[in-house]
Amino acid sequence: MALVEVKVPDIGDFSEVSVIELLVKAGDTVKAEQSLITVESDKASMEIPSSAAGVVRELRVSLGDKVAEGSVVLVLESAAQAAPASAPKQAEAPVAPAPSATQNVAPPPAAAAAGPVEVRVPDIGDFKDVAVIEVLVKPGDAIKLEQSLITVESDKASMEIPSSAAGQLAELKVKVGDTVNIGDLIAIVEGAGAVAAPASAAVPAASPAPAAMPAAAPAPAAAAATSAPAAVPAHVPGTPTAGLPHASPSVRKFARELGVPLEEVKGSGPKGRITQTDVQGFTKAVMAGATQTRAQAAKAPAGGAGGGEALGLLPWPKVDFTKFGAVERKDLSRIKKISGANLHRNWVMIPHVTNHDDADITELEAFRVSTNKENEKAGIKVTMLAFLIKACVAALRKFPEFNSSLDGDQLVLKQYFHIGFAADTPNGLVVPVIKDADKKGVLQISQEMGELAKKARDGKLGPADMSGACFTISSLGGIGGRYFTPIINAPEVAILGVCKSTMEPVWDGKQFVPRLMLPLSLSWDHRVIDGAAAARFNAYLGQILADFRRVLL
Ligand code: CAO
Repeated sequence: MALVEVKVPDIGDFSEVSVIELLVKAGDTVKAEQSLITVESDKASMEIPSSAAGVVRELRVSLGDKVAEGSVVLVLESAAQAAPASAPKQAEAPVAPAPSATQNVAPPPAAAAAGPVEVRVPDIGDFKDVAVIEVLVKPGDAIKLEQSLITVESDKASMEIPSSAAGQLAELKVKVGDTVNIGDLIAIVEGAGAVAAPASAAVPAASPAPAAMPAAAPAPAAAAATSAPAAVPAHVPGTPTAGLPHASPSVRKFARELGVPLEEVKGSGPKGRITQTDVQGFTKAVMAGATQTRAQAAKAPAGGAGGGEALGLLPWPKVDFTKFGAVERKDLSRIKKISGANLHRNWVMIPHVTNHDDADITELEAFRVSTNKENEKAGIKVTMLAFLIKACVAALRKFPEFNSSLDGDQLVLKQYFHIGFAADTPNGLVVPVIKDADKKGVLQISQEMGELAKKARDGKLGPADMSGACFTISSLGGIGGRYFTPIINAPEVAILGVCKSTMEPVWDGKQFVPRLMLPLSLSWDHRVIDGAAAARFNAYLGQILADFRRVLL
């Protein structure tokens, strides 16, 4: 075991750079070339890789520290033999900077170009046929000198190619998926501010000075502790870096500026690379409340106080239940976690009101029982829920705002009738959807409901089975209860809750008569629907259920 000091290698023209990210900690096992820290100058950011494999004993830098070539980053207990006497310097202080397109930045030239300037791929060392994995600008954009235009990636490193001219981007000559080589035309920049680099640069004549010219060939990926001059890659794809998110330095910087935890962003680029759009999408989702960062979730205990602090509420009570008796802890099921987050959002964001009513289903129940007798042989069993789906379709037709969704200041009125029904499964609540319920009879709806309910219980529902609903029915009729407040399934604007029907004395004007009454609870979004409309909807539903022939009208 040898203790090796890993130092900042030759980082080109950068004299002092700030440590902006620590990618490892004491006790971590690191591989040779694994990125250890990210440093940043005013021109570029880059990751400093380890020149040896081993276990981190001591970190010698902290966030915000300034480092330069030769600064000790950390002390590593290396399993490998110490470097041979002839090459100790290499082992301890790697010297050859790698093909980082973000280093060795040429000083900005001063001469203003008269016409359009061609921006070409600078000398990128040994890299041949590198893939364009990200295009960071678009025609019309105002481009600064040295602004990154594209990201390219080889099997060893990814790097950003900066512009060698300032001005307006007139034309982009590459797209994602293209492969490029030294001297290839990337873009044409024009405008009064276009500034070309001197023609003496070590790149093809037509290309302006390489703002990002690598100083040396890349270090071999499997470089050993004792022999490898460390590369300074923007990132080394394909080399596991202890869970380090796969993103370019500029995307990392962008994420840092927004406070986005990059390790929580799902990359949509090649090999799961995180793009600027991914970071923007994550930010939007957090702002819209559609997702939470882990830090936010940690502040919202399982009790469900998510967002409570933001609302100025008291923190969720933390109780040591074991003080009062024995307890058992169980993880929430996947479905409960997902549906819980959705229900919470819907409950908090939708101003719910619930109207309760009763429908007389005496005749309908008699019809249902006789229908079931007739269809016994076919094996189709009709429950009240199938009639309710049909009745709701009729009510949605009559009151179209119940079949809508809010989109900003607009109401999206749907001309189709897909009805969701809440199904209780051993793993939690799911909502399969009967599509085009207006075009189906009660028998077909019953059959489909049976199939979907079975799929739900078996955990086999696919996303298509559960999407597209216009309105949802939550029936507890088979279980019991009187009324409840169902939570609207956003982006729907109403939901019908149904409880167990009971025989009740109903006054018919002359006397009390026994009638089978079905309790209905309609929750509605008060931003879209008002109380009078909700009362009418329930009353109409009641009329249909009392005399199902009205469905035909
Ligand atoms: N009143 C009285 N009896 C009713 C009834 C009602 N409103 N609705 C159903 N029943 C009866 C049925 O006729 C059936 O009786 P038999 O066994 O004698 O034939 C029995 O109750 C069981 O019905 P079911 O529940 O199997 O069938 P369904 O079509 O009514 O419901 C399904 C299907 C999948 C929706 C249901 O099984 C289910 O999962 N319900 C729970 C939904 C839920 O959890 N909602 C709450 C969401 S908010 O947390």
